[in-house]
Amino acid sequence: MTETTTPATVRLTVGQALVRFLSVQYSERDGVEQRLFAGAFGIFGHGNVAGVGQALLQNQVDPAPGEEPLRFYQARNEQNMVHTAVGYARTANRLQTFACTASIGPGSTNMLTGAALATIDRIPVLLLPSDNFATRAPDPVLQQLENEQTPEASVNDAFRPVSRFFDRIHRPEQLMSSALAAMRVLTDPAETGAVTICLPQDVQAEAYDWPEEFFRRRVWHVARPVPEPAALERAAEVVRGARRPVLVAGGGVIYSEASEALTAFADATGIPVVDTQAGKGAISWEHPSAAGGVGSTGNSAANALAAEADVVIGVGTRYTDFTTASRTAFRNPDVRFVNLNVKAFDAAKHAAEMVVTDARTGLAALRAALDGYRVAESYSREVTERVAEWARVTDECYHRGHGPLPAQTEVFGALNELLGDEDILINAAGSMPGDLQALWRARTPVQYHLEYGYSCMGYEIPAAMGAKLARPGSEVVAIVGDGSYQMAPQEIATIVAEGLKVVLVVLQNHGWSSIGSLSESHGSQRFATKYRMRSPETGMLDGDKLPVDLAANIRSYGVEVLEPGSIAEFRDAYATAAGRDATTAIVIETDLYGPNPPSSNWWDVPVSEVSRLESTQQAREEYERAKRDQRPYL
Ligand SMILES: Cc1ncc(C[n+]2csc(CCOP(=O)(O)OP(=O)(O)O)c2C)c(N)n1
Ligand SMILES: [Mg+2]
Repeated sequence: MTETTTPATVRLTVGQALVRFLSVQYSERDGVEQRLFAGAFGIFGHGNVAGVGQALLQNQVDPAPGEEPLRFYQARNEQNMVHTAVGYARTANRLQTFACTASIGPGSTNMLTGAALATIDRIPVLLLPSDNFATRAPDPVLQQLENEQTPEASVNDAFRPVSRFFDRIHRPEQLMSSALAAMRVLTDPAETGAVTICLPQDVQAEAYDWPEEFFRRRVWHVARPVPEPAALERAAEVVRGARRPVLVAGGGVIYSEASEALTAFADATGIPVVDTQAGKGAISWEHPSAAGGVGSTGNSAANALAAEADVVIGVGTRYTDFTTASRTAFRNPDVRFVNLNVKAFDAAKHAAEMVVTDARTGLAALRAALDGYRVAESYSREVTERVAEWARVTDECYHRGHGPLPAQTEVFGALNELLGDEDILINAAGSMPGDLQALWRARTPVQYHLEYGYSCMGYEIPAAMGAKLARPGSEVVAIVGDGSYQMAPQEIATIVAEGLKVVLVVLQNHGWSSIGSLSESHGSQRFATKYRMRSPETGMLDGDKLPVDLAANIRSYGVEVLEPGSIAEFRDAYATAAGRDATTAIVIETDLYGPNPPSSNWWDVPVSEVSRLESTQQAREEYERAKRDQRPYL
């Protein structure tokens, strides 16, 4: 008879066990290990202050042997803290992230937008919303949603559709399998996104005898799946027959650190590379194959190549409507798609010859399989000419000398010249992403950080903090529209508290240039897209400009603000900001009406089919004309 030994256990609360577990998780790729959690963000309330909050305190002031400190950051708004975690994880190429703890009710539901953003952008974040008592003893507790048909439902169930993994810990022992499953999802490039573990407030504080084994140091290997040989051969076969191929580089190329592989692929085949918002910088803009942004806000060169492509090779792209110009960008009736993606769901899009693979591994394998294939000289010449044509447009946009207020494209031109190769530009919403997609000359894969999966106003400032924490040696510059600024300025306080240095460039145009011009071109006359006082005469929001002073607002956080009145002054201001050790903001007035880069593609935004307004009727006619080019079956 063999003697059974009871495993060694340690008595901890669920909160303490979770913190201790998280503190010893590592990720590894290509032989490099790093802590999976760089720390924890949180805002405390009755739902987590005495449970997870106590555990985080204990971790900081008196960690158990083998437990590692998990630095705690106090955020100002729960949505922002998730965006900070996303900014960090994205900058770390998804190898590291943060845990985010929130109190029950509004603290937790404030994280919903961040969860959706992370899941859509495929960026790992661990969310720990607090939840109603598992025992239900004091129900209904403050902030509890009472659901009389389904008493076990809570507001946190809203996280289900926006999470890649969702669980609720009713009993302490459930934490073990749940935490392990959560780590697997966070570190799986195909599955990653928001991972949500709801923690009832009583369970957080409940003690349990945990096997020591649960707390051993664990390394999660981030996979580089290799392509199935038959799938690779099918893909290579299609590409070999191509006369006008185009490669669409998406965010997956950057997260996989596949820039060298992509450049080698382009060198070997001569295939032009166009990019998406997440993929810009995957290849340097100076490479002879680099044709820049494709799609609705793409440039004329990339879009002309896309329009006539006979084979489109999508690597690490989700093919959003902006990339495909709402399924009008690829106009060759016989166009075929070959997709390399770590996620089968994306690889299969557009009826593609699909190759499920890591981008770096897949690009190297496809290059080898295409040995000897090269596009014709005449095609390469055409690429060079089209790219040179767009370079002239970019130069014009960068140096317009527009007045009396500068065009925002001139601010981008100045920043493009002033930023170092390893510096990071952050943006997410407004008219800026489109202009940047068309104009930004990215020299490295780190430079261009555009959140355009969720395009969430207010992402910029918290994400800048996250990016700075991930790459302290880089200058991090957030470009923030005045509308986006007013959506979420609060995290400036956290940036100040942490002594972090970022540069905030606020473009003040007193409203929404983006939605304003969309409204106008779609027959809605810029209705309610400017920030104006309600006018006593018209009863509409078309009175005087508001007296809101954004510079003063930023100064109130203890941040120095520069207010250049011209592009020359902006350059000086940037030099000053770059030279300082502390966070600096530059607020510059820009022209609400552009001019923006010339557009060469469409975006499907439906216009009212019937209307009493002539502007709407005209826009509807145009909409119906454009809609005819759409190929929804692709
Ligand atoms: C959270 C959120 N709400 C609404 C929108 C829709 N939206 C997109 S751009 C925009 C206006 C952005 O204004 P601003 O930041 O000033 O940029 P500008 O358009 O002036 O360049 C709005 C309301 C959004 N993207 N995100
Ligand atoms: Mg604006």
